[in-house]
This record gives sequence, structure tokens and C-alpha cells, in this order.
Amino acid sequence: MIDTSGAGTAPNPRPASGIPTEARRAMYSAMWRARVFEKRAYDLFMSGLVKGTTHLGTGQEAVAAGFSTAMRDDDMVFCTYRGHNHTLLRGAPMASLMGELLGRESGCCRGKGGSMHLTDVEHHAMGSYAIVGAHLPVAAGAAWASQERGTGQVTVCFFGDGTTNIGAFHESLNIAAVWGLPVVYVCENNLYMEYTPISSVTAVPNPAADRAASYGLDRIIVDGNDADAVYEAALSVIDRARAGEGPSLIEAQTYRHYGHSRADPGKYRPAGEVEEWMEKDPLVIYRARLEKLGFPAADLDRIEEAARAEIDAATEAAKVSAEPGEAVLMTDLWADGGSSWRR
Ligand SMILES: Cc1ncc(C[n+]2csc(CCOP(=O)(O)OP(=O)(O)O)c2C)c(N)n1
Ligand SMILES: [Mg+2]
Repeated sequence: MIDTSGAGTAPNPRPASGIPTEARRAMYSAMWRARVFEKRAYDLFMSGLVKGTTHLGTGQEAVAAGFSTAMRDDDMVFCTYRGHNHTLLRGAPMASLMGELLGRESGCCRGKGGSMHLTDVEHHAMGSYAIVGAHLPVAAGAAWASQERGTGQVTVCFFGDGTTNIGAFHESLNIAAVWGLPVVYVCENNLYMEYTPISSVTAVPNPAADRAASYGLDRIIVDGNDADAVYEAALSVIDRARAGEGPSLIEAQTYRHYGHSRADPGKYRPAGEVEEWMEKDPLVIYRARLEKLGFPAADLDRIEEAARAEIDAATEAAKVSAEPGEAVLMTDLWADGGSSWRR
């Protein structure tokens, strides 16, 4: 599961199966919920019902499913603009996320955030950040608060491969290691930062894992399309953080099925690459594994159907929600509802 040798660059083989049935069922359901949510988001953007842009994590669901299943209910998540999967699977209701995409009053940010800024503090989804790298120091701060308060909460911070060449990545890893913060940094290496292959702008082959040693951390690479592998790696680093043994950095190797954002057809990807990764679709792989392990096909079908029913209901709820009134413009701008703290 975890490669600490510093030798290879390939993902480690799938872990032996000691994973509880309920966790497996949860991960299959999680991946389907994420998949149908993003498919609907895509369709609604294409039909013009949602304004702005969207960044889909379709193909990367196993990372969010493995981590969310391994987390305690009050553990915190920070993510990027490619944050639908993580926010949904941390527990934000699907209808409130769909409401947010449609810019409605029922949205998790009352329609003011949109796809790139999904936040649901009540469910410990601490925000989606559009500035590359910006949330890594904030996640360190959240972990520091948990450490100071002794809450036992762990913060998990997701980001892309492109983020590893940003100063805030190195600053955050350094302070997290120096202070032994309960934070797990997860690089979803999908091979590209926007339209640029990460390999063409990075001095080492594994953009996150090869930097871990600089901060005294283990070199951890996981197959990000294998929910079981992610789950086992997540459990191990989350336990470690909760036990006061400090931060971890994980590189999860994965791939986005779509382009960078809505407008991008992804033509810069070499012939055959997309097809190759489509064969490693995390949902297809996982269903085959579960069937081999003896999960009845009808049960798995029911999980998929439940996800489809949930997204239909969430879409309808969002569509009938009102657009936010003018008064909403001036709410939730400051933590205390005003700006007196600045003086
Ligand atoms: C500081 C900063 N620089 C540039 C951008 C423009 N930008 C948006 S997404 C992106 C690529 C980031 O790639 P990666 O970290 O690999 O995440 P991915 O999109 O692959 O999930 C860039 C350069 C930005 N949002 N913020
Ligand atoms: Mg990337």
C-alpha cells in the first residue's frame, strides 16, 4: 500500500482485502453519488442552466471515496475548485450543492459561491479554493486549531499536481512538519496542470512524493483509481495524525476524464491516453472487484439506482428553490457579520 522505499515511481499493488463489507459498500455508493452528481452538473452547464464554469473530478472519485470513508465525522476537508466530489462525500447534502451550482437560495452558500467555492462548515467541508495552493496554509491553520484545542480532529487537504510547484505547498508542508500538525496533504496527480503535462515543468517524476523527504515525511504513492488502496492509505495516515504523530503527504495517481474545465476539450492529451485511463475507471474496477468478492449484482444495482434517484430529487429541489434576494448580498461576508474586528 505505501511505498516508503524511495525507489520506484509506479503505484503500489492493490492491498490485501481486510476491508469491512460496510466500508466497501460505502465506497461504491460514494463513487456513484459523486459520478451522477458531476454528470448532472455537466449536463446542466451545457444546457445553460448553470452560469460560470465547472471543473469535474470525474475519474478521480476513488480518492474522495477512500478518504471520506476513512474519516471521522468531524474531520475537516479543504479542496480546490475541483471540489464537488470531496464536498459531497464529506456530507454536504446533494440538494444544497446542486442549489449552489444553480445559484439558488437553497445552495450551501446561498447561491453566492457557485461550483468553484462549495463550502459547508456544518459538515466540515471547509471550502473549495480557486487560487492554486491558497488553501494549504489555511488547512495547516485549521489543523493547528485542532491541535491547540485538543479536539482530535484531523484535517485532510486535497490539491493537484500543479500545486506542488507553488511556494505555499512547501511552506505548508514545512510548518506542518515542524509543529507536528494533524493534517494530511493529498496530491491528486492527474498528470496535468490545466493544459500542461506536470512532467514537463517539474524536476522530479513524482511531484509530491519525491518532495516528501525535504520535510522528513515518508514517500507515499497510492493508486488513486483504487478505492481500497486509497482507503487503507487514508486510514493509516489519519490514525497517525490523530495519535499526535504529525502530518503526512500522499500522492494519489489518477486521471480526469474530462478536460480541465468546461470549455476545454482536452485535445492536448496524446492519442490513446484517455482510452487507457478509461479502462481504469474506478467505478468499473470496483464493481468487478465487489462482484468477485461475492457482493450480489442486484445489491450493486440498487446502490447505483439510489444514487440516480438522489440526483433527480436534488435537481428538482434546486430548480424550485428561489433565487437569492438582494439582502443575501451583504450576509456571511465576515465571520462576525461585520468588520469591527479590523479596528
Ligand atoms: C495561483 C494561481 N495560479 C494560476 C492559476 C490558474 N490555474 C487554475 S487551475 C490551474 C492548474 C492547477 O493544476 P493542478 O494543481 O494539477 O490541479 P488540477 O486542475 O489538475 O486538479 C491553474 C494554473 C490559479 N488559479 N491560481
Ligand atoms: Mg493536475
